Amino acid sequence: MRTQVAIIGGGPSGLLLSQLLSKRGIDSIVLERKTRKYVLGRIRAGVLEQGLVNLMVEAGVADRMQKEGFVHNGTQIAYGDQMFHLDFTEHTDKPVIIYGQTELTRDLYDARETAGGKIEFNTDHVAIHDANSEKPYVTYSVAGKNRRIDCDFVAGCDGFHGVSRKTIPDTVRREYEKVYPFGWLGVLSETPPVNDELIYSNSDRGFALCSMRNANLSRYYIQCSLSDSPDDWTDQNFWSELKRRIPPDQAANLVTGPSIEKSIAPLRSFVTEPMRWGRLFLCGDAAHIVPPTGAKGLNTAASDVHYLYNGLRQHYEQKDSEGLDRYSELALARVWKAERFSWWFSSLMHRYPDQSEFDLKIQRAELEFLRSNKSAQAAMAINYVGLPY
Ligand code: FAS
Ligand code: PHB
Repeated sequence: MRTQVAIIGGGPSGLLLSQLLSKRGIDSIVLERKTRKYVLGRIRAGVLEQGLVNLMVEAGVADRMQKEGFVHNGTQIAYGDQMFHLDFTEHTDKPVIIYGQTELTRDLYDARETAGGKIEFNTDHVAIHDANSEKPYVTYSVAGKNRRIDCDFVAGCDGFHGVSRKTIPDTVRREYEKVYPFGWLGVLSETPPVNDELIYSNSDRGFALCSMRNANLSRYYIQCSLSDSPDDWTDQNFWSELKRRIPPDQAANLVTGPSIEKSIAPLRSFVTEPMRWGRLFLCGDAAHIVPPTGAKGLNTAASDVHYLYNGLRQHYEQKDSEGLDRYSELALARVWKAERFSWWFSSLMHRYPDQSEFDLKIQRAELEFLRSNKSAQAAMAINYVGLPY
């Protein structure tokens, strides 16, 4: 088989890139290790930056998102019994859109199928060959049959546990990592959201986040120990703990119900440099991970897709390699700013095992400063809604 761009990974990065390329007549094949059903069963992000929305519009896949997504012009920040509204549009010209990654990925799968896009599911043993040559190719097996795809370029969109990143030789690849001493226990419930906006809460028992997917589907998180497993938490224990971590008036409004999904995500900050090696380009979680506190994971994958898509367009349409040559530099410049914001917001909102009394006083002072200072709120709003591409 031959294609122009072999895309490894059928998550949001790979699918969005494939759909954008197809709109410009650039051929690609997506190789996905799992099934569509499995990919859509993973509950992940919920907050979309305008940049990602714009890419979905350009890809022709934004109709349902624009119909069903919630427009949020701010968020609630709670600490102790206090809570304040942090306004986005007062400081930026942008809201955020609340629309689950699951639905966005579903829309992309539907669009690829409608367009006759080539997606291979249940692929095994994917390997990238001669990435640092003019003739890269990918081998893999499906249903026990070995396959080969010759291509012009390879997009490594296969997430943190994929094969693409490790294709870059250890002598070339540099990795930067910070592992957080806690995880997030997430619950999805068919209950109305506790508030019209998201609530990020720093309580003396740990972090909590109240989010949503629609008027009758809520997403809640509490900071938990890395030694916890979802089975350690009954629904009742989860709800009781969540109520202890949000202001009393919010807890009184909380509608509880059976969890329809319960999972624990570890938190890490991670960046690989460079994001390009020869004709292999890393995109999304394959190259970087953020703690989800700042809702930057999916949104930074989107800016990678933007840079790579435009670099490939420039190559094929204008025979100009500048965009591809600058891909790693451009993508990493924005990635590191997202890493910084995600680290900062995580430091502000979580309780760390090694925090001293002094550390707690500083954290409280930072929250008070954010609450009382418009410039501090503007800095947070500008980062939260998404820095320019
Ligand atoms: P993904 O990991 O989504 O997709 C990679 C795809 O590649 C997967 O479908 C995988 O099956 C496939 N793959 C892997 N290896 C392969 C191989 N060898 N061959 C073929 N296919 C292969 N972000 C937020 O903003 N907010 C959140 O709340 C949030 N929660 C998260 C919770 C969890 C548990 C995780 C892991 C991430 C979370 N994220 C969150 C981040 C998440 O949304 C990612 O940023 C987003 O999924 C990135 O998309 P992709 O880069 O496409 O990677
Ligand atoms: C979510 O709704 O899953 C969500 C929202 C905001 C975050 C992280 C996750 O910062």
